[in-house]
Amino acid sequence: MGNASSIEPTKTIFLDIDGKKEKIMFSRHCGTRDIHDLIAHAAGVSRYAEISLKDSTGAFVSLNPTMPINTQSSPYKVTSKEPSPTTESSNGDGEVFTQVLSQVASQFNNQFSKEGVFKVEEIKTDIATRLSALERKMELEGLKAVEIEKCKRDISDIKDQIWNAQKKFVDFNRLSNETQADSRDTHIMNRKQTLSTYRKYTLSQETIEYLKQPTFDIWHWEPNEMLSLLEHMFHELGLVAEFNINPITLKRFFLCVQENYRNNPFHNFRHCFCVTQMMYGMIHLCHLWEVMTREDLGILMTACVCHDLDHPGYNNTYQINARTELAIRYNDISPLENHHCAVAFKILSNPECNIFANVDKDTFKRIRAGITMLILATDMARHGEIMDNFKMKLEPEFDYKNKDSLDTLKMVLIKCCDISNEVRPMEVSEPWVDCLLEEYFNQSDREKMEGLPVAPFMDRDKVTKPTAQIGFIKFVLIPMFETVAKLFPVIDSTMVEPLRIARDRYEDMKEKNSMPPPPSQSNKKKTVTEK
Ligand code: 0WF
Ligand code: ZN
Repeated sequence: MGNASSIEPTKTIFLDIDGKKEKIMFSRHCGTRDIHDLIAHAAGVSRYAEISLKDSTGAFVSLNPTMPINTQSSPYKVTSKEPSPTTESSNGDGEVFTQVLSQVASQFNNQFSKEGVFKVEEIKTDIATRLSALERKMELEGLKAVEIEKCKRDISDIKDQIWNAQKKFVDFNRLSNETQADSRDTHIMNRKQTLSTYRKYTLSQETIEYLKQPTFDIWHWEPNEMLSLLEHMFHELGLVAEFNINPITLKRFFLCVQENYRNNPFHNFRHCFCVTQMMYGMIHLCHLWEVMTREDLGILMTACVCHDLDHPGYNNTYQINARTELAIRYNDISPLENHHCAVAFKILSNPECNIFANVDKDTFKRIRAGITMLILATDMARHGEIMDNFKMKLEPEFDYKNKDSLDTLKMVLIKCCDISNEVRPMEVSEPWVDCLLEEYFNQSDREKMEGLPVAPFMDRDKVTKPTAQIGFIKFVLIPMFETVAKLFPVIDSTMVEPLRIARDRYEDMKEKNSMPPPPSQSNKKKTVTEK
């Protein structure tokens, strides 16, 4: 028979808490958080306090299950700091938020202290779950708008830190078989659906009609309203009836989708809403129900809803050049789009969220193949290939009965919706350019830091709003929408014309930007004096 320590291996750590000697014992299987809580308890502080340990030489000691053991005569000195109370919120959310922040700070200190063992995955999952819960709480229980915006910015920063930590973790520990996508999988499965606080909005007749227009102001709606609008679109198109969707399952599906979009500047839940609303608009403008089945419409709409799920805010080029887990997993082939699709079907694999639970096996197979095909088609690297294919199908005449032709049309439609911001009125479209440039600049800054190649259109030193948009509108958007207009002439006045107007506006903007500034008053005076 072995001794006690071989049955239940424990570690003993000696502590010095303000001169008081304490001892903690823990199993080698317990987590960093457990040890943190144990020390907090010994120190008489809350579990949200920031705790640091120093050895007798004054060096910080990493707090984790593999931390070096010490002796009674050389205890680790413990310092602790409670999170400062917040005055921002009266309903307790601010406190939760401060606690999360404090926890993040403490855990990051612990991870990256000089002897740190990088336990980022474990911590990331924990923090991400808490952040999501907090985000939902903020949105559903109604903090003041200004507080929500501040919290969102902070949350976004934390998510960035988590992402950076993840990257460092992967770099330092390439042999680890834990992957980022794996932890996100757990994350998806662990989500709690909170329908009770998901308010029901009554939509006015005016909104219901306006929703069918490409001019719809997508900035006007808060997240819960967007959820109700999405629900409405699915009901109105007859998809709920077609797939015999339980209306509660539909709500849970959208809620889960929303939770699995990150708060990126551009690739976020509002972008998902925008793309889906544009598809809804195109379905109505082009009377697509006359040329395709409800099943096709369901595939188009669901693909739009899911097409950027869990987008990390860094594009495929970054994924491939930085050799991220996603690029490795998908062999550099559309890593992001493959991931969006995998997350979509992970969500649908949960019976509570499966809007296709009531369709037969063959129908589900067709729907799955259709959605996958459409999400994969949103990779802009395939733009030329897909457009060439579509143009061929137009000659001599487009055959709606031909599956290949219809598939290609559906691919072009989702592509149009995905990059359609400039079709919208200027007040709606322009803020999207700022959002995208923010995301691009964030990527290029990181690429510069990591010594990776930087695309000129992402470089803050090279690109401006008009230069980014003019080429994109002239050489990508107008040709694509003009091609679709050959099949649906209504697209010319409703979508191509606004694009021409946007192109001209950006060209004016560019010209104004490049004009030398008018001489200032003081310069004029100087010139006169010199004469
Ligand atoms: C900023 C500009 C751009 N402008 C848009 O309106 C828009 C909509 N979606 N996207 C857009 N990009 C991208 C998001 C992910 C894929 C598409 N970009 C385009 C880029 C600067 O410049 C070009 C221009 C032509 C070809 C490639 C890049
Ligand atoms: Zn997109």
